[in-house]
Amino acid sequence: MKDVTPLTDGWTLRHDQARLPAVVPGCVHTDLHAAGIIPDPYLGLNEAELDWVGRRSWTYFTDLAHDNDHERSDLVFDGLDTAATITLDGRGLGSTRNMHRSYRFDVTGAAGLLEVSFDSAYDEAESVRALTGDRPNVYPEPSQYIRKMACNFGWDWGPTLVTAGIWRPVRLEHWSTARIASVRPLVTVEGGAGRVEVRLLAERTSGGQGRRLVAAASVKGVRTEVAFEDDEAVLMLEVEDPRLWWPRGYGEQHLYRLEVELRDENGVLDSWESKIGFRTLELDRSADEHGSGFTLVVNGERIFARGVNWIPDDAFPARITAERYRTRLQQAADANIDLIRVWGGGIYEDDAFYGVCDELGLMVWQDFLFACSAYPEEQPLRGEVEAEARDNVVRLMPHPSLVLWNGNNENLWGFRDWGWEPELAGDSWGEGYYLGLLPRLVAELDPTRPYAAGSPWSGSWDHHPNDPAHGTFHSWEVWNRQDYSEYRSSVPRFVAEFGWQAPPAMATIRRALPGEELAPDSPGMLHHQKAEDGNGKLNRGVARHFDLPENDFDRWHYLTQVVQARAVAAGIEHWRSHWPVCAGTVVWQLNDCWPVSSWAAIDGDGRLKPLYHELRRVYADRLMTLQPGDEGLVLAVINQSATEWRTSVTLRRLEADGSIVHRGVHEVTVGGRSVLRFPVPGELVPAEQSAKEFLVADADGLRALHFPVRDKDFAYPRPDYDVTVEEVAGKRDTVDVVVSAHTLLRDLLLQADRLDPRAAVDQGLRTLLPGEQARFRVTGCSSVDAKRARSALFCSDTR
Ligand code: BMA
Repeated sequence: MKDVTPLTDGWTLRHDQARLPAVVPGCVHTDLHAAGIIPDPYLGLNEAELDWVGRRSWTYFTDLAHDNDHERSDLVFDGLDTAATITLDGRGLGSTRNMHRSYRFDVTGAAGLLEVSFDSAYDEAESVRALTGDRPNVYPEPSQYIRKMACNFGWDWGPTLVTAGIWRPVRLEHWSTARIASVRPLVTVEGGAGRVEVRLLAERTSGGQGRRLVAAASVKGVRTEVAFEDDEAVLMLEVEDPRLWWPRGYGEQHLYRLEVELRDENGVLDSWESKIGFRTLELDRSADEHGSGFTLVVNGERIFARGVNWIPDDAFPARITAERYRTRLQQAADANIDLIRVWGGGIYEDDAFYGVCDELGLMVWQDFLFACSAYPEEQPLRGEVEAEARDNVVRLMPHPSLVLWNGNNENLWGFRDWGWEPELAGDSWGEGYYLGLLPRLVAELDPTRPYAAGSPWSGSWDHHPNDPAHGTFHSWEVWNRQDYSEYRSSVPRFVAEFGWQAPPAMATIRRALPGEELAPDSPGMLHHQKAEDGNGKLNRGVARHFDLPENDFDRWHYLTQVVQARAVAAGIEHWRSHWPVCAGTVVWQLNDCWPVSSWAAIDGDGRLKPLYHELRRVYADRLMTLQPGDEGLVLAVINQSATEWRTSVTLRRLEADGSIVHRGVHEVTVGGRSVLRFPVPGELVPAEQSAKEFLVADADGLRALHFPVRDKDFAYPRPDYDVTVEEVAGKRDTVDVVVSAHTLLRDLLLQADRLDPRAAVDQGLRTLLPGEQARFRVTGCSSVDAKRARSALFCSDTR
């Protein structure tokens, strides 16, 4: 049987004349920081002083013993970042230039000092650029010339901290005769029966060539085996009546263990296992009277995808543990998210990520790793792209949560719209990957899964790549230049990116910017804002609705977070109300990789912004929303659950002081997975441009609001409310903060991290009418009194 020895201990890193203890998996920055040589790159302005780290070469060392009697010993790296030369006992084993691949070196019989020397990623990129010539890039960095996580070179939410290191596990594998080189399960369901076609590739030692081997596979008690003498074995498993894997909200996530074994006459040589799930999957892109759609269909159910974009959860991805993946993905699931798009400027995530998605029923859309630039298709890049795609398609295809391969992020759009086409003057730019190589590899290796050439993409060059009527659409004009109400001006078929920025939670800012006197434009705040004119856009976004606070950081911080939550909610409410024409929204972005002002719902320290709580509301199965538009004011009642929803909606046209102008009750019935839109009767619509009137719709504990004018034009009463704090029986460090409103309180927010950096609260923005109460449950803090609680409460009236 194969024998595996992890090689994660005993590594050192050479820095000048010193040998520092090194963490493997890890990277140079984290080792240098642990040794006290550099400060924490995420704090203050430190990032700006660390450019030198990415411009040097670095060497890692360890000792390798030889103590086994197998025919072959392989040194296996799951990931090297990036341009490395590997020597053992002075003998060169090989070199690498791709962070996204695994590498295997034959070290049979060898022992001694193992050295892994990394060239600067900049040097590697420049030497490739010298071969291929220049290509356009949205950022002034050479990320397109090296197969390395692009955002490592800096992004509009990420620091420029160019890493090097052994970023994934490394081990020795000792084996004889043969080993399993790869297993590809092709899982389908037909007429209720599950089918698994297992394609096993074996690698043989020279002694194992031509030997009769047996491959065996089993799932759910069904077992089969086949003898073979060459490299490939194909096994067929038929499972009667398997329980299906469903996306969350549609059914349970049944997983089955698929076990594969390779044997010879003396016993088991190697084994492999994975959880798989039975489901059918289709991406319906058919043409209709609105254009061409983009609808995921799982087990025959057409799905409005409630998605978020995912970026690497840490700029140093080796630090992302399995527990951290679980926490973050559970947060996503708790916010009623059902689809995660792994964005192409990051990484193919660790297996643990996809395993949690399988369990939680989070559908995964995986980009191939190309983002926001033109990529040369010449060697040595082309071969690397193919090798990396083969590696990762095979690694990830067992996961039932994986529902889509996507060729790239925004490169087809960039070619057409961002001046690349003339600049390229005929040079290769990546089209051959997205429309040629990658779909060919997916068809060869993982033919049961859909492939999209890019995001955005309209299916062919017949339409503009970002045509809202065809395929996927990225909505960025609104954040860049307009008010968020403009999301309502179109109904794209699938919104794969849109979003609005806000700063992180206050405790995150304080930790990241120690000692800084905070202002929207204080040095640290500006350094931790990477977007082009980011603060300008934040300020204009606020100023369209509120008087922009001057010299009041707390209020600026609160209002930017309110506008972020309202903006994203405005988009989702509108687009969901147009199901099935629009079949999904993927918010930019769920998470952050360091403390920064960004589009994220969960900040770099893992704290939830008000947007996070808003996502939970607008992504719930049931949602009510009031939509102004050409047809007048419409109440949309959205029901994404399977069962019919019958309810009575109470509509109240109110004045700012809470007095009723008009009231109406409407019985509604909304079928499962559908939307009912009906015009609000005239007598209930607030007078146009009224500074005093607004409309409230309530049903089954859900509420929708419509204010005809901007906040700064609305006659809010001076906010008046009582606060009491109640202990929660049997729960330590937990209190309920109860707010009783005497006046209208709009977008009331409790910022729990102001009470204690460890504290969290169970909800975000709440709008209360006079006489109503909100109960905020705060965990992680003790000794809160009403006065302190009040100091952490905000609301968006303009007084
Ligand atoms: C999209 C993404 C990212 C970027 C985001 C915000 O285009 O694909 O490249 O971070 O917008 O600008």
